[in-house]
Amino acid sequence: MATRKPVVIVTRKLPDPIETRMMELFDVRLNLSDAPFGAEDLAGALREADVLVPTVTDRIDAGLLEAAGPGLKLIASFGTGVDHIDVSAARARGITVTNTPGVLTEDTADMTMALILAVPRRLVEGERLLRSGDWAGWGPTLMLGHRIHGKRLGILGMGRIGQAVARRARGFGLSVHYHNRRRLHPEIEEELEATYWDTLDQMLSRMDIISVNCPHTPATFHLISARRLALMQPHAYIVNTSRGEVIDESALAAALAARDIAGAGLDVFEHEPLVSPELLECDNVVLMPHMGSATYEGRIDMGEKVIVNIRAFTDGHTPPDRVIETWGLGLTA
Ligand code: 8YV
Repeated sequence: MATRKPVVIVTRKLPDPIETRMMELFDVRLNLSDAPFGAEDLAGALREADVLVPTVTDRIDAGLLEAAGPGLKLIASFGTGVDHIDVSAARARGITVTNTPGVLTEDTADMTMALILAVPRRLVEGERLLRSGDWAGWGPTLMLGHRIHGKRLGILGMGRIGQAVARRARGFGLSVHYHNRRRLHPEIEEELEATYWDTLDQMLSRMDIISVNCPHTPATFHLISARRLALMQPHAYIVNTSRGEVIDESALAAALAARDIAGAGLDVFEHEPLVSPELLECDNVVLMPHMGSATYEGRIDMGEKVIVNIRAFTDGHTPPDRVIETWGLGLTA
């Protein structure tokens, strides 16, 4: 007797090869239009699905989880961060949550490095000048930025992505510093030639560039506050490819406008897709539309992980990427 395929509801358009494989394996409902689900659509999906495949654009809080039907046993999120899901409320209702760690590490580290280069070297401003038609040719003092080589990079959050950033940074002649909840194993610290700071405030006040690579948890919300931004040196830059909530966005916009810090490179924002109008006014910030993991390869790898997690779970095994807890993973403020 054929066993019933699980009803899998996918909230956004995924890469074609992933959707095709899901069609083969599951009783899947795709979102071919890619229109983000509203709260009502999400509640409906939670009622009808055995497995929900959401993304960072779906806020699945405790209230919404109340609407979950008895069939919903797995939320297999397409992405690494799980701050859009109330994991403990899900667990309380017997719903397992999985994510897709590891496969977007290199792409996100590349984006981080791109911002570390783009901001001090004024790449976006230069491109704008050229396209404006106002470029009058090379000039000895035209578009001067700041050298990367020899500067100090402070990485906030030395997990997989932080370490991948550190490896790249060494190739660019940056010296690597970090603050993390836990100090790295001495062998890894030695390989990265990384200097550990157990006090974030101390690290912030001594670095030329800060890179935010920690997850957003209650412990890291606004970890970079107005007070901490004030500790940074006026020539320092900050880049964020993690989650907007880790930085107090309005305090950052104020610090940039006042030139209290030299510049910022942001791939993530506190209220996506909204970006503070004050940030849009600043010319010393490079703004990207959350595209750190936006490669064809990365998104297909993420989809494959989602499929592996669903199959393991529906076959009665513990899925490889089960999320155990979220807020315990944070840094101390
Ligand atoms: C993902 C991300 O593309 O995985 C994450 O945590 O921030 C992104 O790079 C997004 O979350 C997909 O849901």
